[in-house]
Amino acid sequence: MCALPYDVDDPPRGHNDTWTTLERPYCREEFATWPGNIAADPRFVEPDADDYRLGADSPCSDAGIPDDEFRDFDGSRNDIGAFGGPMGDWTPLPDDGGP
Ligand SMILES: [Ca+2]
Repeated sequence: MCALPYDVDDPPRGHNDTWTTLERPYCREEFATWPGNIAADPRFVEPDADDYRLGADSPCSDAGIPDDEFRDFDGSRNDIGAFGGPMGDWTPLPDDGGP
């Protein structure tokens, strides 16, 4: 059992992908019960090259919050992830090697 600081029947957030490669996922079972949440490989385009856009067969496509105010910039239903929603049309800065 995972202790959550909020009511599971009235979660503050839903429509997330709780998939992880961690052996001990944090509360994945509980999060999976939240409305709209999924637990599936998001199938990023090329994560090894830091390309975390959703691939064409991603289960996160059109799986985000269905309300009209959260539609993707292209007018489709919200995608789960950093590139979903009305502000999702952005390009990450190139990796400068960091500190
Ligand atoms: Ca979409």
